[in-house]
Parts: sequence; structure tokens; C-alpha cells
Amino acid sequence: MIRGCFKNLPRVRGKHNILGEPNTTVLLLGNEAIARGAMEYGIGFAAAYPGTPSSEVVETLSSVANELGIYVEWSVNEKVAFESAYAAAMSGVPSLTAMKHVGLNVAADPLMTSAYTGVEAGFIIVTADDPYMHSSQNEQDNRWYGLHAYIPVLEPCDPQEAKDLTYIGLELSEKLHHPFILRSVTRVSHVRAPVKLGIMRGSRAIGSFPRNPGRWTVIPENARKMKLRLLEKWRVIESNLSELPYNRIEGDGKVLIVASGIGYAYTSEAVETLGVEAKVLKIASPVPLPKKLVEKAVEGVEKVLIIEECDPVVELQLKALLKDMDLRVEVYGENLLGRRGELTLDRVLESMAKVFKVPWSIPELIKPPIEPPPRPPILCPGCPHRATFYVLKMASKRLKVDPIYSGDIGCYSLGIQPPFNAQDVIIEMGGSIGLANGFAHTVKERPVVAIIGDSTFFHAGLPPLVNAIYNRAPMLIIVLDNETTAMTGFQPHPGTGVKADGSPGKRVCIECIAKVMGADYVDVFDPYNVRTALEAVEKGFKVVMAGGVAVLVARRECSLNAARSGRLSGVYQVDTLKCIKCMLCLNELACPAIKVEKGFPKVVENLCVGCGVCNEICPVKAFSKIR
Ligand SMILES: Cc1ncc(C[n+]2csc(CCOP(=O)(O)OP(=O)(O)O)c2C)c(N)n1
Repeated sequence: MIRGCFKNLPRVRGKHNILGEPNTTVLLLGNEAIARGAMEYGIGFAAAYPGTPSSEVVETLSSVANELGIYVEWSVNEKVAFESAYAAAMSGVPSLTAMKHVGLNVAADPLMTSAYTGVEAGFIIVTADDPYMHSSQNEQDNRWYGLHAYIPVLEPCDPQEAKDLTYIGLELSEKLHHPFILRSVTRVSHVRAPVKLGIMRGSRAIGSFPRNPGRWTVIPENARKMKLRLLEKWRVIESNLSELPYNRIEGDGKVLIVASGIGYAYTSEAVETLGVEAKVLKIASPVPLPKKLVEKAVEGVEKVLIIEECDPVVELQLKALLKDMDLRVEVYGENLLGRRGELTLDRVLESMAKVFKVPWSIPELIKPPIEPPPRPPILCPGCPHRATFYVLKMASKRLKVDPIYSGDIGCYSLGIQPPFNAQDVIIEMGGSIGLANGFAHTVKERPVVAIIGDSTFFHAGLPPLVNAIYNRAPMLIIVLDNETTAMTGFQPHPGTGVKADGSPGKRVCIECIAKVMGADYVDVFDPYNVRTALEAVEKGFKVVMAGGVAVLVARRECSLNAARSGRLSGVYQVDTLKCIKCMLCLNELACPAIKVEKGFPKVVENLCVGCGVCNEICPVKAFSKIR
């Protein structure tokens, strides 16, 4: 049985100030400022896969794409987004790709080689890093990629610089025929600040690609020549960056503070707060370090303090340079600041005070008056994932199996919480089916369930599904299809059939893919219909226990989207005369819209969205729709 329901449209953000007049100053989010920088340069192509804290870059561009004549797409994953934007830049069309830090791992293969071929038009790769892992699985510092791939990295300290450096990155990229990385972090991407706008040059969206295999094919014979040219170019890039006005020396003194990216914002405030006399080397291009400027800055200083967020990328390059210069100065940085989490004013103040040997205390301004109450994330009321987790648990109880839940990244990662406890391992986006493959061949006594979202399935679920079918790895794959990419802000994906600008694309059908790939059992169920969902899941488990691969698509629109559009509405309430106080609705479904009052479950009416799953699971049907 195959059902379909594809009503959702992408949420296109308001255009705010993004189309403001040149020379006006408007309030922009860091990511909007990056988009505006690209618009001012005249990009003709942008492709991305969403991920916090990067998503607003392409959301903003998609909201003006038709007006400005820019081709903008949500690609299925970061590798495809990278390749698409790279090819546009090969064809002479200035382009942008954007992703969260871990997204660059997915795109790392073409990234590493893009430095060898270079580009014809400006090509900027925006990576938004997430120190402290507000919404990520790791804290990797993507400036390393710059050193690793021979790609220069620009690092803005605020939204104004985010706009300016996007423009400059595209300009230098076009001039030097080389890709550029723009590294943002959460506190640059997600802060709103005044930004002075520049002139928009008009987009260049049509390219040409004259045949020249010696330039674009990296067969070993060509690649060896390219590597030599790359090493020469790296020196030219470095000297260009030494002249970048966003790298500069300010003030004077015996102590030099080297501040990269957002580190400069904290440094300025801390120097003022402590009232110390410091020489500051502001760095906007941490990779490669602008050597000439650094050599000038270290002249006559006794101590150097490096302020940068995450890893000692500037510090290691600087220490190497000092060694080459045979200059002996005390160097502080990672040893005082550590290498994890976000910088904060108090962290920077403390380390600066130690180097300057001055007293310090936490300024009144940053002492919170009260600690905010903890707010752990939970699945929303009406979330179809909750119903699917309920069904999964019920089915495994009834069949007396203890599955390994190979989890994945999306709203459904919250299935880790009780009462479901249905995410035993979560590593990376799209990892669930590949990991399940390993478990299936090694842990024989427990059935393996891979849990993957719809956007994640398209992102990285297809090759491991083919692998599982080909290598006969028994597993039950549940695709949680809420018809959107919910966790990152409701972006459309191939399963929705809607494109980034809201226009119709071609819908790609998940269950059809699974069937044509050769899965042993494929079905679609509506998680709100608990009885039929339970039947499908039980059948799926039986197929797995007989050695097959079962793919079940749990399809029901995200309750936030459905409630917002009026497709889901109503309020349920409990009839206390019928209720037998079994507390299944509280203990097994754990809907946040149900609480206990006078010993009975009670629906919190302003939280209930009217999904009715509580009544579906209630043995005496004590719930009824009251509005
Ligand atoms: C490589 C990578 N790219 C992007 C992300 C950001 N990200 C986390 S969850 C998610 C969306 C998941 O969407 P879906 O699978 O549809 O599940 P939903 O949140 O809708 O339940 C994205 C894009 C990531 N963690 N890793």
C-alpha cells in the first residue's frame, strides 16, 4: 500500500532589509549579511544543504532569487551542493555554497581537489562552525580544512565583516582563480547587527565552458602539474592577504594580542574593560596567516596572547613563524583559553588579566540576575515521530524482541529520551543505515532497526540502503517522513517536490526507490493510525527475523507545519468517567500536552494540536475532541 501526501511549501523568510539601498545601514543577521555580500558581488548561483548555524544564508538568497536572477537550490547534500556551485564557478558564474561545519566533511572530496583546478569566477564556500555544539555532534574547527586543502580562509568578527569578507572573498577568488572559504561561527551567523550596504552589481548567471581537459581533468599527469602551480599560488595568496585591510595592527605596547574572527570582538571589549595598553593584531584571514603583517606586529613585543575560537590554528602557524624568525617571546593562547567551547567575555578577560598581570572580576553586565530554568528539548505535541516511536516500542514488546536502534540526526534524535529510549547510537547525518549494516553482520541475537528522517534519507541514506540490500544485511529501516526538513527550519527536499524558491520541482518517492532497489518488504503507514502502523511494523520485524531488508515509510506531515497551516486543529479532553487511569497516554506516549490532575490525565488545552493519538492508544477511548 502506497500513500502520498505532499502539501507543504517551503517557509520563505521575509526579505527584511536584505534588498536595502546602497549606503543605508540596516539590521541584518550575520547569515543575511553573508547573503547580501554575495548579492552585491553579483553571484549567479547558490547551492546548499541546510544545517545550523548556516541555513539562513541560502534561505535569504532563495527569497530574492527570482528578483535578482540568481539560481538558488537546496541540494540533496553538501557534496552535491559543493559540486554544483564549483561547476558554476568553472563556467564563469560567481557562486556560493553554504553548509554547517560537519557538512564540509560530506563535501570534502571535491573540496580537496578544487584547489588544484581553481575556478574561473569567484567561488565562496561558507562554513558555519558550531563551537560548544549548540546543535551539532562535534566541535570541529573548519579552518583546518583551509590548511589541509590549500584554500584560504576568511573569518569575520561581526555581520558587517561577514558581508564585506563575502564580497572580498569572491573578488579575490575571481582574481586569483582560486576557491575561498568563509568561516563563520554561531555568534557571527546568528547575531543581528547594523550593516552598511553596498551597491549590487547585478547577477552574472549565464556561463560558458570551453573544452579544456588539461585544465579540468585531474588525471595524475595533469594533477602533478597542478600541484606545483598550487604551491606557487599559495605564496601569491599569502602576500595578497597580507595587504587585506581587514588584517591590521592597532595600538601599541609590549604585549601583542593576536585576535582572529570573533576573537577580535571579545578582545576589543576586554582591552577596554581592563584598561590595559596592548598592541592588537586583528586577523581576518587565519589561513594562510598574513606573514608580512605578523612579522611587523611581533617587532619589539615581549609577550603574545592569541585569542581564537576553538583550535589553535593561528597559534600553531604563528609559533612556527616565530621559530623561523628565531624570535623568543612568551606565547599564550590555548594554554590559557583551552580549545573547547565558545569564547566568552569572562574567559577572554581572565586570560588577558593573567598575561597583563592585572586584577579582574566578572563585569556586572555579564552576571545573569537569575539562572534560567533548564529547558530540555522534547518532541512537539502532535509530532508524528512520537507515535512512530510508540508503535516501535509496542511492536517489539509484543514480539518480545530487543532491537538495536541505529539512530540518526533530525528531530527524531529525541527518541533517545524516555519512555522511548529508541536511539542506541547516533554518529552522523545519514549514518543509521550504514551502522545498522555493521550491527546486522555482527550482533546476531538482536534485530537491527535503522531510524532515519526523510531529508536524511535523501542526503545520505541511499548508498547504505543499496549496500544493505546487496550484502543481505537484515534490518528494519523506518523512514520518518514528516514531509519536510523540520529540525533546521522546514526546508523542502526531493520528497516534497517543492524547490527552494517555492516553485514546483519533481517529487521523488521514497517507497518507490526502496522497491526498485530490491528491498524485501516496503510499506507506508500513517503513524497517527496506530493500529495499521503496528501491523506494518510487526510485519517488518518478521521480515528482518527471516533475514530480509524491510523499509517502512512512516508518513505524516510535521505537526508544526500542519497546525500552522490549519491542516491540523482541535483539542482533545479526557472523560474522567471513562478513564481507567492506566496512564498509558502519560507513561508510554509522553505527550507534553497531557498532565496529571487529581489522579487523572488532563489535556493542556493550549498545547494540544488535535492529533488524537492519545485516543488511538487509549484502551477505553476516554478521549474525545471537544473543539
Ligand atoms: C552533514 C550534516 N548536514 C546537515 C546537518 C544538519 N541537520 C541536522 S538534522 C537535519 C535535518 C533532518 O531532517 P529530517 O531527516 O527530515 O528529519 P526531521 O528533523 O524533519 O525529523 C539537518 C539538515 C547535519 N547534522 N549534518
